[in-house]
Amino acid sequence: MLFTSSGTILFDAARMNNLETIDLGKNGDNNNAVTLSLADVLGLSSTSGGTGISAGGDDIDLFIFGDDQGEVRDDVNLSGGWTANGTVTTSVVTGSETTFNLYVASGVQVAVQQGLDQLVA
Ligand SMILES: [Ca+2]
Ligand SMILES: [Ca+2]
Ligand SMILES: [Ca+2]
Repeated sequence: MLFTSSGTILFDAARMNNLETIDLGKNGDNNNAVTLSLADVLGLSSTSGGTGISAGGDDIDLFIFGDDQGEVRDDVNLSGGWTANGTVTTSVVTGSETTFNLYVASGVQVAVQQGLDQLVA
């Protein structure tokens, strides 16, 4: 999913599923934000094997990336008891070598592009 507008994405996990990537948009300092609870991620992510990319001993269920440049960067807020699980670097998701921070909770793993504003609890 590519989000090109400004502002914050509001998710309705009951209406969206099998998301593998959330692209907050690289261009423009529009300070996009996405806020996801553990329940949101469980509802949004694929139920059939995730993204097909594994790291840190687990499948990655969701990648989130966007504007990591300059003073204004996109925001990712995760709640629900996430634990940092190292990093992974791949060009498969964004088309160029990109390093992601990994977070795990309740058997799901989310990869958030390094350099985004991240608030994880
Ligand atoms: Ca953006
Ligand atoms: Ca920026
Ligand atoms: Ca920001």
